[in-house]
This record gives sequence, structure tokens and C-alpha cells, in this order.
Amino acid sequence: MTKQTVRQEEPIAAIATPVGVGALAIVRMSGRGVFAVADRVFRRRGGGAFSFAEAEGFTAHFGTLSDKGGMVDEVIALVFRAPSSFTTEDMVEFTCHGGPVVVRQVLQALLDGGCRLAEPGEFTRRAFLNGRIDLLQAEAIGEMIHARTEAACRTAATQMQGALSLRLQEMREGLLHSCALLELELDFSEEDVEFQSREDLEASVLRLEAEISRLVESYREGHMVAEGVSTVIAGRPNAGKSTLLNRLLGEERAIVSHMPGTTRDYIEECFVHEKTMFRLTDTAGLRESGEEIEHEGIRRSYRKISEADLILYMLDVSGEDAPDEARAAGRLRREHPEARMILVANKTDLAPDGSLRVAELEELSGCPVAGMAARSGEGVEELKGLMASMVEGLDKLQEASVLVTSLRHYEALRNAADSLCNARQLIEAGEATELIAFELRSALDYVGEITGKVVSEELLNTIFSRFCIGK
Ligand SMILES: Nc1nc2c(ncn2[C@@H]2O[C@H](COP(=O)(O)OP(=O)(O)OP(=O)(O)O)[C@@H](O)[C@H]2O)c(=O)[nH]1
Ligand SMILES: [Mg+2]
Repeated sequence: MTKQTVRQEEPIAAIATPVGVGALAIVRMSGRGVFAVADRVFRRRGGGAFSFAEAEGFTAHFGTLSDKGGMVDEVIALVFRAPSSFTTEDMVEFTCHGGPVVVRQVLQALLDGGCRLAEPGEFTRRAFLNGRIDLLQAEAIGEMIHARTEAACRTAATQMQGALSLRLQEMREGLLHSCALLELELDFSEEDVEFQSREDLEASVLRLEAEISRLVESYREGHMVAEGVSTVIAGRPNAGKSTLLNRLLGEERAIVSHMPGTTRDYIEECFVHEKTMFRLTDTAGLRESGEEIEHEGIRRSYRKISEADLILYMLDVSGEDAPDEARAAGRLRREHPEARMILVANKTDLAPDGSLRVAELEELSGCPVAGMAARSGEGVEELKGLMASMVEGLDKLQEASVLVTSLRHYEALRNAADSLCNARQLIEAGEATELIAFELRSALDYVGEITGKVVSEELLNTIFSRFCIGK
């Protein structure tokens, strides 16, 4: 790409580092005319003629930055020339001192100099629109910034490097090839020719379907790595669920009281144990009665349970109905075979024969049991260990593993797999070429949605609005 071919949009500027006090901060700008803006505000130390338009890319220059009121700070200016920059446009980054007032003044000087304030994710959006990265890579940057565990960070890094993009690109090429041959057949429809034998076509569709299904399946692990293991604390009112949530978080987050039905709406918080992130949800206690609001809370509890990766089913081990509760837990587990479950036998301090009951409860529920006294914190560390062991391996994912981590990608892949399955059935049934071509085209579009080959303005807005300003 030569300099002339890069389309440069209006100049934008933003603070790229977090708000607050730090040693240094970065204010960046990108777009048409940013070198002129930089010339207006920056004087190179040692004087002499210097202009950004003449400076080479990847060079750093020390000097002062001024606004109308005079000098603001001593800064380093980094020059990136199109197309060799993050956005592929001309860019200048100023590294200044990291006080909030200094940083704001530097930004204001650039805005006064002719830049517009960037929107959230606008730098990355330009990198995508200018073809430097695809949509998957752009999203990976966002995931990396928000990653809370090493594994999440590593998976995002792999995606940023383009591992998944490459796989999808290969699939697209395979599909395009088959579509092209089918469309050629349609052009020659009078003559009844087959440019690719139906057996070959079926085999290649089957191969693609298998590969896409593998990616679809990786989402179970992938989303647990990226977003945390969705962990729901469920059980009857007063079992001690909110007490456990507070224990796991190490803070008094949820209201605890002896009144059954204290928690009405669910409460969500994250905590990281060793290298695994858990997204904990405390729910309203499950029971039949209760008034309207509690009833709605219970409905939400069931919804959360159905979405969980891990269910901590809590019961009061001192209560007479503990065996019934253990059976109820077993039923819940069978209703949600996808989720893992731990039976938390709480209030062992009130049950003199607590240890004896653990074995019995295990038998009745068919789940591993963690005995505990949530109020005093006894058994909480053991529970954390058990939770980690139930999702073992998540923290050890290798750099090379290509995982689907986002719901958007997962849904597009599932749709693509469905279209391929339809195509295969049509081929098997000896159906018309048009119908097969239609299904393959839609599979192609679904795969293209992921990397951004087929994309709507609305989707881009949703994706980039989640970024910070300055990224
Ligand atoms: N003795 C004893 N009491 C406990 C223990 N854990 C919790 N409790 C008490 O049990 C009562 C209910 O605790 P919560 O944590 O509010 O129970 P919950 O399951 O969230 O109840 P709901 O929100 O009503 O569904 C409170 O009075 C707690 O102090 C425990 O290990 N031992
Ligand atoms: Mg509660």
C-alpha cells in the first residue's frame, strides 16, 4: 500500500491511558492533517526548523507542547506515517506527564488545533475499516483490554494475531469455490453438467460442517475463559446463599437476614480464584409461595440456573428436610445436564452429625458435597478448591488453542452449521442446484459476518461502542 492509497478521515484525538494520576500518559491523534495540528502545538527542544510532515515514521521527538495560554508540558512526540500505523492513517502520539489536568490540557490543545474528540473505539474502527485488522481481531483487542485472567488474555492474544481469522478465511475460500462451481452449473443449466461431482461436494460440505461444529463446541470453554465461569448459588430461602456470596467475595455485598425471602433480585459479582474467574450470581431462594415480587425473583433464579456453567446448590444441613433438598438438587442437576453442580451443605455448626450426613447427601443428590459453615467461613476454602477442580484445565489452555469466546461468533457459526447441514441434506436428496447454492451462500454470509466481510453499520456501532475512548 502506498501513501496515496490510504483514505484519511477527519483528524481525531483522545486520551489513550486511564484517567487518574500516573507517571506518564498518552494522548493520540489520527487522520488527515494531524501533522499540521502537531506542528501548531509542538516545539522541538533545541529549536531549529522541524515539521512533522517531514519527519520519518517511527521517530520520537522531545520538546514542549503549548496551548494559547503558553507551555503545557514537556512531551515526547511519536510519529507514525500512513500506512504504517495502528489505523493506517497518519498518527502522532504525545507522551506527557500523567496528571489529569496536564492530560486534559494536552487533549484540549489538540482539539483547539483542529482535531475532533474521538468516539469510543474509533481508532480501532478505522484500523478495521482500512483493512489493517478484521473484525475478530478488533474484538480481540477489546477482550484483551478487559481480560481479568491470564487465560482470557492469552486467548484474546491468539485471536488478535489472527488464528481464528485464518481458519475462517480458509473455510470461506472452500465455500466460495463450491458456490462458484454451483453457480456456473446454473449458468449452463440447459446442458445438465456438474462441475463438481455431488459426492465431492457432499464430502467438502461435511468437512466444513465438522470443522465449524468443533468451533461451536469450543464456545463452552471459550466463554468460560473470556467471561468467567457462570456460577449460580441456588437453594431454598434462608439456606445461607447470600452469606456464601459475601464469603466468596470477601465483602458484605448482599443483604443477609434470618428472614426467608431476603434476596429478591439476583446479584452478580466476579471473583478470581487462583487463575480462574467465576461470575457469581446469588439468587432468590426457591419456594412455592411468596408474593408477587418474590415470585418474579424466583422466576429469574430458574432462568439463571438454566444459563449456569456451575450450580452451587445450597441446603441447610441442620434442617429436617435436608434429604428432600438433596433429592431436589439431584433433580435440578438432571434437568440441566450441561451444568456442573456442587451440593453445599451449610450450617454444619448447627448439625451435630454433619460429617455423617455428607455421605448420605452425596448418595441422595449424586453430586459432590462441600460441608460448610458459611457464617464463620469454615469450609469456604475447600469449596473454592472444589469449584476450581470442576473446571480444571481452563487456566492451562495453550496459546495455540483456537477458541470461540464471543456469543456473536458462536451464533453466526451455529447458523453457518445449520445452513451446511441443510445443504448436505439437499445434496443427499438430489435436490435442485439452486437450493443447494442458496444454503451454501447463506453459510458463506454467516462466516463472513464474523470476520466483518459482511457487516452492517449497526453491528459495527454495537461492537465499537463497548470500547474505551482512545482505543
Ligand atoms: N448457624 C448458621 N447460620 C448461618 C450460616 N450461614 C448463614 N446463616 C444464617 O442464615 C440466615 C439466612 O442467611 P442468608 O445468607 O440471608 O440466606 P439466603 O439463602 O440468602 O436467604 P434468602 O435470600 O432469603 O433466599 C442468616 O441469619 C444467616 O446469618 C451458618 O453457616 N451457620
Ligand atoms: Mg439471600
